[in-house]
Amino acid sequence: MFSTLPGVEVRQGLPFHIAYLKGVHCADVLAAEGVLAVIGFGNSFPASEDDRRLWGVGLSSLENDDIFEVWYSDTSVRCGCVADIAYTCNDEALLAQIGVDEDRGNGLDSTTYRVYRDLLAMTRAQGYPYILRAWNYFSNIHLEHDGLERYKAFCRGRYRALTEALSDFPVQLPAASVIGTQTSGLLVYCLAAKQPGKQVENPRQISAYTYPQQYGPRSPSFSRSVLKSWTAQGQHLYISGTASIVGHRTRHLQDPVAQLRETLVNLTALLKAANQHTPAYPFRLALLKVYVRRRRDADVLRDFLSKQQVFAVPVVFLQGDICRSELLVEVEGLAVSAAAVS
Ligand code: 3EB
Repeated sequence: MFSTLPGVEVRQGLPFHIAYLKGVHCADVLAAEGVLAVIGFGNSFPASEDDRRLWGVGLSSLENDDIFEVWYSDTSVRCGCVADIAYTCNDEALLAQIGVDEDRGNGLDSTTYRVYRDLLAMTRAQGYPYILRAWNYFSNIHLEHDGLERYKAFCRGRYRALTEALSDFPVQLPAASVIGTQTSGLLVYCLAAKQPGKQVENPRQISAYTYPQQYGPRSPSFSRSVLKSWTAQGQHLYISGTASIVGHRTRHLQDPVAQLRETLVNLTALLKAANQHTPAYPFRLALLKVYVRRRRDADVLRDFLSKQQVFAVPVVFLQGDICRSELLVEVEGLAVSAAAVS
């Protein structure tokens, strides 16, 4: 089951690791030892299961099968629920998940504000106050409501909650992905820890939290990546959704392959920046998730990616809408760096 990771040594010193499984039943996956969480992607995924470690994301898999992203823990797992937030954790890391209907009258910004405020309060109360990484999914991402695109309304609510809660905003911002789904409601899940991670920005892109006004009244509040050194000295790099953006501008309109090529240049630059923090143990990519706006681009994008040696890691292709309407593809990932072997 662990064979999808590139090597045994990268697991050293890490409180969890992640694999993608397909063609399996989620009940069997949950019954295995050391399962921290199971995130299902696909159409036939059963939405309601009586296990807090399991949740589904309403995006179509482009893998001809449902995909499960499985988080494994080497130490004991505890899970529970506080109000409408489910959580699962081990000694070092906590995953929290919340899915809510949107407020009818108030719009997506107030729903987002409430969700983030509650998530931050809950992870703090559990003793994991630092949110390292967040995933956000909601429908009709480009639809305008009261003159504001829903993605921008989302950004406004998130900004308000994070500026209220983080004393050193924007330094402690989590890495993030925001993807448009076909299902209703707002789903947010996040990874939190007892000690902070370190923000690593991309030298080819201006920080999203300093984007100019044209991208919305409140800038997207996320870090390009977060570097986390775990207690046993293994390191993770959580890489935000990365797209064909240089500076703050979208590049290669209408050309999905050129967008992916630019995205991979951005990812390479980001890894290089992260490696400056850990020169003795450079990061290696462990997993990628590729969000494709148009189903018809999936084959050409998969073909292009498969020819890039450096990016030859387990990858999942999903169909979803990306925050800027001109973006056709976005890539997020996880990189790992081995701990010092004692
Ligand atoms: C970008 O770089 C593309 O609002 O949290 C990527 C990842 C994007 C996360 C977010 C937005 C977010 O601006 C869009």
